[in-house]
Amino acid sequence: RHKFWETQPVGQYKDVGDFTLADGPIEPPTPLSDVKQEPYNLPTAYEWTTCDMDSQEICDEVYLLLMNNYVEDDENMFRFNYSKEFLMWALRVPGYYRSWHIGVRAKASKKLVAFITGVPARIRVNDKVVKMAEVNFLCVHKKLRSKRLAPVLIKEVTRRVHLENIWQAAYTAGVVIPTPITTCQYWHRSLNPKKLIDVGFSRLGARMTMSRTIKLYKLPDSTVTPGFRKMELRDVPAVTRLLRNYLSQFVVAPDFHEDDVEHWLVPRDNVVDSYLVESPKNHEITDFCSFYTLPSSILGNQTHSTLKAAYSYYNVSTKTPLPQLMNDALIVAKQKEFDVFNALDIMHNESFLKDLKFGPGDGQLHYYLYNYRVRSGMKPSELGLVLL
Ligand code: MYA
Ligand code: JJ1
Repeated sequence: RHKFWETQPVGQYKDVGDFTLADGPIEPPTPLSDVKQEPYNLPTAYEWTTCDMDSQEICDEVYLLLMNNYVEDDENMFRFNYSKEFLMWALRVPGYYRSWHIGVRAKASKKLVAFITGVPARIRVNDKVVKMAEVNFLCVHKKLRSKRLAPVLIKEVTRRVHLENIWQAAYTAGVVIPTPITTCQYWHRSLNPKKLIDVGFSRLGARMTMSRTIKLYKLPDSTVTPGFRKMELRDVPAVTRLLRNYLSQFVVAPDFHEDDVEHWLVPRDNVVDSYLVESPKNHEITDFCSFYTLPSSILGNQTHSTLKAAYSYYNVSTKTPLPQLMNDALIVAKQKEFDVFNALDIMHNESFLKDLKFGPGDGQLHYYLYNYRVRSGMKPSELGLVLL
């Protein structure tokens, strides 16, 4: 059934529910000198290229490949449209390897036709912190699909990760392959219901009019929690402490240090937004919420070309109830003219989704680990990891 994935060190279907298999690597590392030194072979018309994400020109090429060929919903109405600034943020992380930003070009035209990336991360699984690659942005040009190019890209990124003496990876996908550690549901909160309905992202509910729908999703003009403000660089130590303590309760979560928090959570315009609650009494930082900006192209609509979506990222509540904190996040997202606020049913998100009028989407997101087994039957609420 899965000619490629059956050959890989990933949990196989025959092992699902076998509780005698302990957490840990599926196969041991090989000596570095045994790692293949040359890239895998591509069909003769194509060649490998390492994409220098410091270069505006290369970033433009990657941006255009993804804009035209990356992930779509099941009815091909929307396609993710990651911005250049976002891609530079997502790929130039602390300690990144340029060699993990891998492209394929047509030899004749030099056109970029495929892409895959890894970035380094420390991920804790139960009580072990494991060095991993987070693999993302796997993309093959629409005209080159179903030619078994994806397995070559995956083997090549694996080889380059191994060359850095890293043997595990984490990744997500909308498709089911052997075998998810957990499957998450997308939820959506309308901020601009008229536009969402006009472009076919959502439908008018039964016995609902447009004006009743607009009223249903109305939000206050300003946030309600005293001490709620934008995160700043000076907050990195306090946010790191808050977040590390919060993430320690999940089965799988990133092991964030201060440099990671500075990179991933200090606000960047049109890329990532973070807010916190600073107690007006003692200036203690008690709560935190964040979201990232990922627009989608609207395919074939006369009036609207992009859907502006915010995606829930990391949120921590110790004093402000999580639903109230996230309501303030919705208010700022509305002020910033997002059309929709999306979230997965991971961490404690279920505690606010229904109350804040999120509805389930038609998409799911499956989470995977490469060469690492975890106890089967993990629930989304036991997952503390968000991949972009
Ligand atoms: S998920 C986002 C993936 N991208 C898209 O969905 C964009 C639009 N689609 C495309 O560009 C193509 O359809 C892609 C497949 C490139 C996805 N993850 O070349 P093929 C398997 C893993 O003939 P194509 C993300 O970026 C498929 O099951 N495998 O197919 C995370 C089949 O294998 P098998 C996938 O459609 C990526 C084989 O590929 C995926 O032309 C994590 C068919 O190849 C998928 N999303 O191209 C990658 N889709 O026969 C794994 C299909 O066995 C990383 N396939 O079923 C693993 C860790 C590596 C590092 C390890 C370090 C130690
Ligand atoms: O966005 C998604 N679905 C939307 C649009 C559906 C359009 C028709 N297929 C959706 N809308 C309903 C919203 C409604 C608002 C009011 C309350 C009730 C709900 O359901 C879906 C997620 O649901 N997105 C996708 O399908 C995109 C792909 C998801 C897989 C992502 C793979 C990621 C790659 C990893 O790096």
